[in-house]
This record gives sequence, C-alpha cells and structure tokens, in this order.
Amino acid sequence: MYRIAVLLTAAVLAFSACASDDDSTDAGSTSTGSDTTSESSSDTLTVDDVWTRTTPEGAERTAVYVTIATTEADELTGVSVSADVAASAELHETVTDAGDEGMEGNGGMDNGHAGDGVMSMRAVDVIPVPAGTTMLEPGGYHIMLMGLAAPLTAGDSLELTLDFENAGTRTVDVEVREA
Ligand SMILES: [Cu+2]
Repeated sequence: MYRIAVLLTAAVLAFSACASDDDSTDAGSTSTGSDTTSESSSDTLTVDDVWTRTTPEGAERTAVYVTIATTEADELTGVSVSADVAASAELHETVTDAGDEGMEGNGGMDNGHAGDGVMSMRAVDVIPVPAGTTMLEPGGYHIMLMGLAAPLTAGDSLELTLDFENAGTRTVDVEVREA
C-alpha cells in the first residue's frame, strides 16, 4: 500500500514536471481565466443610473433617462411600464428646429424638456446602443412615459422593462429626482 502511494506520487510529480516543460508556469490560472470569461460574456450589457424628475400635478408625460454600458453593439427596441405608473412608454428622440412632422399635442413644455430654442421630440422604433457607454440624457434620446397615472414624487419606486435586440430584457428601478 505504502509503495503504491509512493509510486503514484512519483508519477504525479513526473507528469507535472513534464507539463511544465510545455506550459512553463501556470496551468491552474488558465482555467481560472476561462471561468471569468464565460461569466462576463453572459452579461455584456448593463443599465445604470435610471432617473426621472418629479412631475407637477396634472402632467401627462415625463422623460426617463438611462446609462447603458455594453461590450457589444446592440439596440434598444422597446420599453414598457406598469399601468400603475403610466398608460404606456415610448422610445423618443429630441430634435431641435421642430419640423412639420411634429407630434400632435406637443405644445406643452411640462415634460422636462428644456425650453431652449425650438425643441421637439418624436417617437422612434429603435435607439442605437453602440459598444461602449450610451447615455440617454436631456436633449437626446430618452424614454417617455405617456399618460401618467399620478404625479411622480421623490422617493417613488417604479420599474421599467427595457428590451434589447441582443441582450434581451432588463428590468430596472427608476430613481425619481427632485425637479
Ligand atoms: Cu419625449
């Protein structure tokens, strides 16, 4: 019994000595590295810093902004919100020098868009999300909550569900900031 153990030990030593001829140092850290890779490839896209402003009494809609970080180019193709919060949610783009094709009923500036010059906005089917960091922020792309069920107040908790072409669905919490 003892002799077998010694022989096995010798065999293991011989094997590892052999292996270290080829791959000089660390066969161990190679497998650790591939674990890390497979973990990160299952979550290449993250959504952070999701926020909106408090709304005055009677406001019908408001904009929500997010920051998206992704290692692979993607597209934001849809957004949805609980009916408790708003009747619907849309992907929007802010444009300056409103064209003639402006949205119906876009007269009010009660929605958080800056009243600086002539700004308008329109619904889009898709918001491009190139690799890197994409910020949906005031004056650019945003998410619009249409038909607010109630005014938004600081500390409210609400969720949005974002649909990405490649990364799938993300449900995120929206922070309501003081306007
Ligand atoms: Cu909008």
